[in-house]
Amino acid sequence: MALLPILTAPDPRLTKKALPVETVDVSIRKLMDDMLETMYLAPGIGLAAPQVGVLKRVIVLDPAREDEAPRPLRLANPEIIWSSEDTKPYEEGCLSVPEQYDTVVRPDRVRVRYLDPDNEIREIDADGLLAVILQHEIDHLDGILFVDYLSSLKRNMMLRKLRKMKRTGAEA
Ligand code: K1U
Ligand code: ZN
Repeated sequence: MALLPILTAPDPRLTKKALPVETVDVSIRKLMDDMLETMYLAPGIGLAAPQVGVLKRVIVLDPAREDEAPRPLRLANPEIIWSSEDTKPYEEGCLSVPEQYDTVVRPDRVRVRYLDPDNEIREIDADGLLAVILQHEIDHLDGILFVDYLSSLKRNMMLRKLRKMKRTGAEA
């Protein structure tokens, strides 16, 4: 396995739409494994391929709490095929927007169709944290960051801080 560098905003690659995977083959399975290793080390609870500079529709995540056994999920071409009308706020973070957190309101429950590591079509019904992570990661595949849901004032403040961090190598 290999650790992959995580891109941080502002980076034009984070705003691009990723391309569907044709078949989940050995190279996609390796990408999924490398992404999981990178995510656990970060540490994070999700990661999308564009965050490591790969413009393919692949995401990995693990909604397990620290006191639970790991529950890694590997998804290619995930698509939300149903979302609830009821919504819930959650304070989100992002490995590509380091040290910045804010509340995003999203549908409370979603159904997601995807290809698993054996190239089989599967569906998952998600609520709670799993639903939040799935929506956050699928947004990355469409070039959307959680800061895009915030006011332009908050978004620009965060992006200014990140530009300064990149310039000076300092923390926020
Ligand atoms: O996509 C990413 O940038 C990863 C992101 C996923 C995410 C977090 C919160 C809400 C929605 C999606 C992260 O993992 S940020 C780090 C984080 O939240 C965390 C890290 C260690 C333990 C628990 C949480
Ligand atoms: Zn993110």
